[in-house]
Amino acid sequence: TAPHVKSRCPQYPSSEIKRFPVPDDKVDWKIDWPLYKPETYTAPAVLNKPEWADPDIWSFSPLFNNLDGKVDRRSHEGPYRVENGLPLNPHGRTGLTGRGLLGRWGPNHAADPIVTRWKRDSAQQPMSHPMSKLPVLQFVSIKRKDCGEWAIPGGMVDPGEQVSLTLHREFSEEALNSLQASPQDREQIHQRITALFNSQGLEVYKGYVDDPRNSDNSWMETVAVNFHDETGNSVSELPLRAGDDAGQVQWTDLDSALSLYASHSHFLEVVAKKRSAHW
Ligand code: RP5
Ligand code: MG
Ligand code: MG
Repeated sequence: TAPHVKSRCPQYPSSEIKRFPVPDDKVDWKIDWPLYKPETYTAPAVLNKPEWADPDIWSFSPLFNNLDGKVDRRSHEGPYRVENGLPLNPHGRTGLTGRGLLGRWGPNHAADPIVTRWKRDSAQQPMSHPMSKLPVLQFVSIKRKDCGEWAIPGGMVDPGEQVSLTLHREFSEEALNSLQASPQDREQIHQRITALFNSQGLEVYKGYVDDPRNSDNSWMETVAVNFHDETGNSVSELPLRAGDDAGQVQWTDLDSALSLYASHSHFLEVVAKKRSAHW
């Protein structure tokens, strides 16, 4: 696999911190590099001890590579190395130590719901792409408030939470604004999307995410699952409303030219190929 790129972005997000520049051929930990001297950074919000974050590393003994109480410290990619008490990013150097904006030492688990439908014309006929001649898929995308990039409406798996619930909950919060709906509307949202989310989704990716928040000791991992509205009359008819960490929400055509947050366009490429759609 290609070396991570966004995990080496020069400017660490929402901070003044610059990463130590890591060239492609020095990403792998196996390459000895005595001159590597990255800064240590953990965001103030994380040091503030919110419930979603671990304590400082010297003040507790996390069970790395294990289920640690309700916190899952296992990687989807197999065992990771722990050196001098610190977990090492399985995809190599990032130019920064500490946790940055992430709460957990080691893997930080998320889930990404990819809700799709076929693009249709005004007569409700599926449309194909003029170049590839393949039918075009659309997915529910959100504009992240933190960086302004378009993304899948994913979010963190709460300790002990089933991934299937995270997928359902994050989609409701970010794309349907369930958090600000009245109890009645919330119930209606729940009813209308439960059938789709209870259907067997298509798991398209499970593993490391090349996320700009990653560091040498903390990184994002996800399970990306595709829920597809084949007929266009289930979730397609729901009014989309941005909520929580989403500033905008819209249906977006799947296409290889999409520029999205983290490694999200890779997940969509898998969806397009599996469904024989345009990419
Ligand atoms: C990405 O960050 C994941 O793929 C997921 O979409 C997202 C989860 O983080 P938050 O949206 O909660 O910030 O790495
Ligand atoms: Mg969220
Ligand atoms: Mg989110």
